Amino acid sequence: PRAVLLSDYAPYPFEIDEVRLTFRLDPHATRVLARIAFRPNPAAEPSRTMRLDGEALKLLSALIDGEEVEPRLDDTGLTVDVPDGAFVWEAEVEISPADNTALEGLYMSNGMYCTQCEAEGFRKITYYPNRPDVMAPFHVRIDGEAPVLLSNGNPVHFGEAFAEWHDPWPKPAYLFALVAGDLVAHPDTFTTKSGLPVALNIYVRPGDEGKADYAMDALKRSMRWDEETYGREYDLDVFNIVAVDDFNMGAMENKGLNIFNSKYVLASPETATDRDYELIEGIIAHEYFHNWTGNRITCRDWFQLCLKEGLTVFRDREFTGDQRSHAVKRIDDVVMLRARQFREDNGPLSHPVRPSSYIEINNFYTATVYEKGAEVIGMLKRLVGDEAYHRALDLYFERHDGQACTVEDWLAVFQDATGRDLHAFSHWYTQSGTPRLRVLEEFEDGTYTLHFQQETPPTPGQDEKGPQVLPIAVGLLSPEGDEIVPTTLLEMTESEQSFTFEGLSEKPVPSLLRGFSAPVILDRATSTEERAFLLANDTDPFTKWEAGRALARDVLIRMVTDDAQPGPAYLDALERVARDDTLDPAFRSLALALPSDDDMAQALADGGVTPDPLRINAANRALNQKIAEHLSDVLPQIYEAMEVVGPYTPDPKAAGRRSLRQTALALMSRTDGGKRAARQFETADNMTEQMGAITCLVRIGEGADQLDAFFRQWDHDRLVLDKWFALQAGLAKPGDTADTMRRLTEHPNFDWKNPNRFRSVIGGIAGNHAGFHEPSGAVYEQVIDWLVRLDPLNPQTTARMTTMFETWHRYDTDRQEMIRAALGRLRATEGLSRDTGEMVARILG
Ligand code: BAL
Ligand code: ZN
Repeated sequence: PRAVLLSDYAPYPFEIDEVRLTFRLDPHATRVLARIAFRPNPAAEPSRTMRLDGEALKLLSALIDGEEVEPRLDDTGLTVDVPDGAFVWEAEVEISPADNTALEGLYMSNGMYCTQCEAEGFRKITYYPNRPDVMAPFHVRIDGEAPVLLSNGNPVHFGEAFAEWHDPWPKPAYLFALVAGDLVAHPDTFTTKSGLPVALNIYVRPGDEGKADYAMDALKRSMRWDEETYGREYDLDVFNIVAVDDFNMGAMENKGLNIFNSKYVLASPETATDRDYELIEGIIAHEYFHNWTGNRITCRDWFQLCLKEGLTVFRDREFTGDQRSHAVKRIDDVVMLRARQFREDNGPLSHPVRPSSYIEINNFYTATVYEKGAEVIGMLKRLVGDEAYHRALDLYFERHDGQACTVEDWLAVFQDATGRDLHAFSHWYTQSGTPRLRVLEEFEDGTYTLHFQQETPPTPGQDEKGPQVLPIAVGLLSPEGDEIVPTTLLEMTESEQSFTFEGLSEKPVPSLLRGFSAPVILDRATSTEERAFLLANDTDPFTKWEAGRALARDVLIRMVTDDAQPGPAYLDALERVARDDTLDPAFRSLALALPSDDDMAQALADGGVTPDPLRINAANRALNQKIAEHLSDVLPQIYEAMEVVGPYTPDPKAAGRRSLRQTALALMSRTDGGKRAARQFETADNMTEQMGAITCLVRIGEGADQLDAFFRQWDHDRLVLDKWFALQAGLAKPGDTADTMRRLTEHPNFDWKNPNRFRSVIGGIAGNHAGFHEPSGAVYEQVIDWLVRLDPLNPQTTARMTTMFETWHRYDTDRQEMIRAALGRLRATEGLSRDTGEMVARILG
């Protein structure tokens, strides 16, 4: 397949005044009638032929200005001669939603019709210029028997078995949505800052009525927050959300009709964990915020995906920080960034935040575009300051409302609003790879100097790298633990640069990269004592946590490479955190957690050591055991003290207490044979505690009875059952993983065509580092068998799952060969999708 290049961009030769669509719904033979008013685009080269994208469509008729025409059809669309000037295109096609297993375009999930059109699903609905820079108002009529018939915009007419919707806001086709089914609404209302009423509805399947309260509450808080923080108001009479069980992504921001994976809408205390509630809040906010950053201002082409995604992730992070805790949110985000984006950036799939070529755009909904894209916005905000950031955003909305924009437009707004030259900064969008920042220090005559050196390693297609603009937030502490220089922003622009602090009476202890002010790998030889000192004294919660994390990492590395035992410096430092009641419980919980096995594999590989997954896992278990023994006095106290009495509420304070309580329980289970966890399983009245208890048990090789009981209790609930599958896949012991995987995939409830269920098992296995990499390679083979099977049905999810192999280069030659052979088998599969083909080719290099 041919690569699409950013440099090939040309505007579409036609603009659209209006799109009118009529759907006659039928599972196997839905008719779609499109009436589209085109006119020449004055900004493009004139053309007397028109190209429309279309896939898997049966064209029944085509007319231009009422006259039948005969377009030239091919695999990806059609070409047709058009008159000079404006004209009306009318086409009727037939599609089969019931056979659409790829879950792109119009498909069926549990008997309901729904759509997913980002990035290029609309071409499976009708012939259309399926690109984000072609925007139009849509008028949609749906003829169907279902009680609920929804599309974008405002309702116009309703009647017996039909509904008409009008969306006045010009939008690209990727934001089109249609839903039809037997659904029940959870209704509410919202009044905008300007006093306009908005009818809100969350549609769920009958039986799930009670599970949308929290999502609705999160939606209303998001709407208010966007008004108060960014001055953005909602712009339609209605805002609808629909929960769907079969969905490739998390959710989708279709104009006025967000469609969600039900996992990120449905929650009740009995079925959802604290983490689920937090994700629901964050994703509801994310999709809602897209209404301005994505919908009102969209992307010119898919290379600009970060323009809407990086910014919207940044906005949802700010929202969650405001609603919960900025410190905890930042730590969570950095853990995720390192686990997903640094991992991606360190391997064959590394690409810039704005890529310049793709074969299948679905493969670029990545941690780099989303998470690193958000980091770039965070750096920009830090560099220009809060006030200037909001001034620039106001200008962005004013200048570009209704447009399809580029990263250049975005940066120009900042340049114009602040007067700052952002040329050097723009390299964050084009240069891939994670910079390494080396630090040396010097102290002489009261002057303290920090010498920084940055280097970004070569990545695929980019051998030479220049320096990045790095905002480095630094604070200095006295050896007594007092903050003598509060957080100061150093702006590094060169490959090597030094910064001095004068007038100090003694050599300070630096607290570097506060708030993780730049997405880099900090490389500084630091003693255990200094790390313990920072963990005890740093005033910045991120660097305080980071000091503990680095201590744990150093200890684990020595355990893996030298069979060393954890020393008292680390264990005592951890004990101080555990006992420090002045710290937020959620923070304490994070500080007591160890780096994941995958993080350790990366840390070892970075240090030139080939990671042995079994040794890493053994070290993790041994260290947890040591911590549990060392903290044996305080853990039961924490467990008791953090009990949340009264009915379950998902508020962040209660969730933080439960999180610390769970950390204590997990450690105690290492030494009490799971006694307390079994008790908690019996008494738990909420999913956080039930799941927490069973996780502790399964992790120590117990819990068979509880797994059976859990299954019997929840076999009717798809989302809870996903947890049951994921837990066993994620915690299977290395020697048992292949058998566990076989048992789970042969289970009658393993509905492999449902992406959530597939991800629970296959993704759960991939997240089980030692199990996935068990030495025989049997698990690799089983995973590949499943990817071969899923690919013809659902290329998008298959391609996404191949990333579990992206780190193959880290491991020993035996594992490398086995992974390469397994991937080679996938690559050689006849009829392999473009999605998966591209990913495997990139991973293999
Ligand atoms: N636009 C795809 C789903 C999301 O990022 O919100
Ligand atoms: Zn998004």
